[in-house]
Amino acid sequence: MEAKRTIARVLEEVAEKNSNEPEFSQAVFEVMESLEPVIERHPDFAEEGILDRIVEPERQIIFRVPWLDDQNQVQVNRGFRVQFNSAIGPYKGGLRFHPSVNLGIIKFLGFEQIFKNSLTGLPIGGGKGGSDFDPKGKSDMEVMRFCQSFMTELYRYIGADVDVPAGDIGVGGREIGYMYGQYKRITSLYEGVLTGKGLTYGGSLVRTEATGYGLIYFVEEMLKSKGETFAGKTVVISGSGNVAIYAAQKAQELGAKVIAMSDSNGFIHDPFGVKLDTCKRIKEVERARIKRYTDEHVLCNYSDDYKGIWNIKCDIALPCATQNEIDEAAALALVKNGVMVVAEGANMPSTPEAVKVFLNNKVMFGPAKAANAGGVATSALEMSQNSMGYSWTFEEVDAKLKQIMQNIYYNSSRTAKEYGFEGNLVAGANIAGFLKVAYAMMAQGIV
Ligand code: NDP
Ligand code: 2IT
Repeated sequence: MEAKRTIARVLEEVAEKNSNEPEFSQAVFEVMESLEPVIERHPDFAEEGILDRIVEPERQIIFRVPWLDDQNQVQVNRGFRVQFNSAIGPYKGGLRFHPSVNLGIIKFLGFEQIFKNSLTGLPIGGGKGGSDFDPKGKSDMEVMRFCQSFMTELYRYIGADVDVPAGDIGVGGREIGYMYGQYKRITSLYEGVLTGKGLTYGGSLVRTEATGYGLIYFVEEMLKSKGETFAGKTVVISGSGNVAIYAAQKAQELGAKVIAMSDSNGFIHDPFGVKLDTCKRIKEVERARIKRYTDEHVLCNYSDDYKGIWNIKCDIALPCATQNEIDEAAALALVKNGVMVVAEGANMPSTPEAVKVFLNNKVMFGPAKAANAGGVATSALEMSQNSMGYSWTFEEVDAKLKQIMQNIYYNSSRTAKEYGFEGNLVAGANIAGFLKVAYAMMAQGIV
């Protein structure tokens, strides 16, 4: 009863203090919903204000990012870095460049990152950052000038043992390179301050593929628990960015047929199986729209309603685009079509109502914190390699990634059972991720 009351009070305060940040409140609600049995067993967590402290970022930085476009006109964007929790390691988490970015979005992502990073078993705290800059339609030189300006402010707050940003939506190898160059120029330090770096200057093999591959390794474990495999399964993947492409690649390698992918304009449905080489070229080289795929594969259907992708019948659905892309209606459509597994490559892609639909209908559901942790886990491996001044082979990193994803699956599923939520990986991942951070916070006093 006491635990319930504490959680209700914290939630009420979060909603009140952050009333203009709905995504942040949504992320906090989802974690807190799982924690009642934990607080019942550990009233000391409540007494020492762990819940009150964990929902408040340690530090939030907001800054001006001025840059010159190709017409020499001044442009101004807003930059963010939220250093959420450093109980178990330096802040770690991506940078998102997308016009929808605001403080609430970065806080939701930073909050999720605390528990995800904890689940990896590696020593990384939670943080996130980004900007409302839109890289679409910008020239390489505009992107470079923006990245340099962004880093000219951000460098003060980060460092290999302080805070280590990486990519997220709109931030890939090109942007990380420009930001790394500027950091090095300003500080004279050649250190692992960013992950997702190029292989010639300290990057780790497998980091590019890691989130997508990790997602598939996680789903492999989910399937295994029911005596199933990827072979012959149909897979629908939203998005066609970094996570989506490498999830598709690994799923295909394991014998599945990926039949649909999307971007924010629409989706392609290729019942013969998506030709990934075409998708990769369109997205990674041409930086064009997924619609172009139909120019080369004329039997493929295109629809300009990107949400319609969830109406396609499939065995496995992998949302890999953005938050709240699967609502209740989409979840019901997937269930009606007999979906077996839904696993989140994106961060918080399912609304709370959609998650309920999956859990109530006994769909195997892999929540983002657990299922997409392979990216940040491999970032932590990149950090280790940078501090050792040594690089592991592709096979070595891939094997470590696979082991980490298997551990996350078993840890989440065992913890769910231990706390009375058998089969519910949402609760299992939230609790397992929370416990490590809470113990570390308890040991370190009221800070
Ligand atoms: P990319 O920028 O490489 O790709 C994003 C993809 O999602 C694009 O196809 C994009 O379409 C689509 N998308 C983005 N925003 C929207 C939107 N508002 N509505 C519909 N479609 C959208 O990003 P990533 O692949 O890196 O990231 C995808 C998701 O995975 C994000 O939720 C991210 O937080 C999460 N994630 C990423 C990790 C990583 O290592 N990169 C690690 C863990 C999670 P369009 O081109 O039209 O914008
Ligand atoms: O959401 C995420 O976990 C990421 N965007 C990756 C973060 C990282 O530091 O590699």
